[in-house]
Amino acid sequence: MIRKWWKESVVYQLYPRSFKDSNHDGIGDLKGIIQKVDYLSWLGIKAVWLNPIYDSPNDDMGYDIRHYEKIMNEFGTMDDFDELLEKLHQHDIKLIMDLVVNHSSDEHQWFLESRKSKDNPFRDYYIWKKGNNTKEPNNWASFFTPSAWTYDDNTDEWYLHLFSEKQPDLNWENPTLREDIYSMINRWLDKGVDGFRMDVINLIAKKVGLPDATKSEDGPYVFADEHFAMQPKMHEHLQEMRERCFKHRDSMCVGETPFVTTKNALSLVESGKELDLLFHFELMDIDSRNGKWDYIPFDIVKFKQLMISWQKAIPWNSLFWSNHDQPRAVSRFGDDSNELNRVQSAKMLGVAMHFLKGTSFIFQGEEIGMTNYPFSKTEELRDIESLQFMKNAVQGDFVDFAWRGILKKGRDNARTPMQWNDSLYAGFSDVLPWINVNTNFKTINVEQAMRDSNSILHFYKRLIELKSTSLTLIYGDFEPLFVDNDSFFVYKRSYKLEQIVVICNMTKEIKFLEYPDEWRSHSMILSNTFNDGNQFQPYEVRVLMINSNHA
Ligand code: ISL
Ligand code: CA
Repeated sequence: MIRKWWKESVVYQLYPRSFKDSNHDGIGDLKGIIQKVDYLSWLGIKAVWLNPIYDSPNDDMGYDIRHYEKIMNEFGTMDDFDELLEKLHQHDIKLIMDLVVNHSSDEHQWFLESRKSKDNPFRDYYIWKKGNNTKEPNNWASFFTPSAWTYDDNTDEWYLHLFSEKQPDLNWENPTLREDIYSMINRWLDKGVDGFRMDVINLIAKKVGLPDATKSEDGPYVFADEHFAMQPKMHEHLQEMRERCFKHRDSMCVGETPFVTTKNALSLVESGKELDLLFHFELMDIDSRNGKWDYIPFDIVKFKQLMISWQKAIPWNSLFWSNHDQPRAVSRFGDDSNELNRVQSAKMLGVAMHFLKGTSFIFQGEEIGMTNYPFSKTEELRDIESLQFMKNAVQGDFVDFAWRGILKKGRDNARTPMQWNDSLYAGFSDVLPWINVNTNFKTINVEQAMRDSNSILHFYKRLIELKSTSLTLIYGDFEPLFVDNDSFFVYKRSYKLEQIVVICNMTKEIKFLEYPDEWRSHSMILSNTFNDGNQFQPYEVRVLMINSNHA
């Protein structure tokens, strides 16, 4: 067991646009975050991951970067950034930045140069190709637009973009580009940032020759992850980046790695020469069939199998229920249809996930049980993915299906403003925010949760304290129990002589679990119901400390 700060820190993912507005323009900003550092410190979190705060035209809310070393005007200035970093560090909170280097904005200087001519020194910073007669160079689909290619008549070539046409993919084959990226990373690290969350970092290498995707799907464009995810060259690039930027630093790198499975995940984190941590998406895909919009109900048994297999697959997991791309956890995996179930299921989910072995990531608002937004019309949406999807739905005449998908899975569910209090606009801003505040802010907000000692917030504070101080919950071995039970998620964590057992009723019904008598006589260190015995209330959770001599 190697001790690391990032194993002992609960990370808070903060979406700056929606956290706190300090200057009355309806957009969250760095000064707003500075005002809330005391709150983060009170909550007990030890690291913050900030979604992108760099200069950007916001085609994809900051994931389209125009300048890697400037702060987005709406968010403030570099002075504000320095102040935020200093204040976080004063409170013993590390800062993890988003690193978006699979693509840049089409307004980045590099791309403006690149598109000028075929012999421009920056031409090769991006991926340009001749068309296939009058058509795209290959059949690859993009995440946001039908085709992954856009034609540029200036040079009569097409450029690749796995995301929107304003997010051209960078060409990692180009060593000069790579060096530029490493220098940029090093300048941020030298400034004092403590690590990076690396956006779609396992997509940076594309198969040489960019062959057609072979999967059969309806329509002309096909997801080519076989040719752009987890390519051998990606490992080389990650190792080089590690050498150049991270080797002699005590920093943390967590890769966002879609398409990763339990079979190939180890290759990224095993050697310590690439990433420290990764985010896989197998849990996020659990309630869909053909792509994210095709919703199917959440299955507890599948959930258990998945979590258990990941606990076994890699030595250190990233634990999260949601992020800025996902719906709200309590609406998705718990029950937000009534207040009691919302509170109970949010607490149970918190324990079920965060007491597993790995680094916990809490997405802003999770700690007060914020819910999905009841969107009623397209005009309320802001997210490019949702808007593109609705556009296609109108053309393809599947609007009802699409709208159901938006309500269940739309990314804007996670992006509504943080609910601080019950004043107009929930204390996020005093003017109309860039995206609507959830209608339930009068009852679900931080101030009210602070007053209520039984709130999700107080429960999370305790959970975070345990997760960042108990060596058993941090480093202890994981052992699943009652594996075949289809209602309860039960597991044990053990470290030296100490054992902690977690019992979660994941259903909205009263359930019974015959568990060993010797567990009963020991202390309950966390629970959401004052209860003992074999009967469990809906979403009841119990965390028991077991003296190993008796277990
Ligand atoms: O959000 C998704 C599906 O709804 C994911 O497929 C997502 O696009 C993928 O995980 C990559 O996400 C990251 O890169 C995107 C950006 O839009 C996301 O916000 C970011 O988390 C492009 O930079
Ligand atoms: Ca603002």
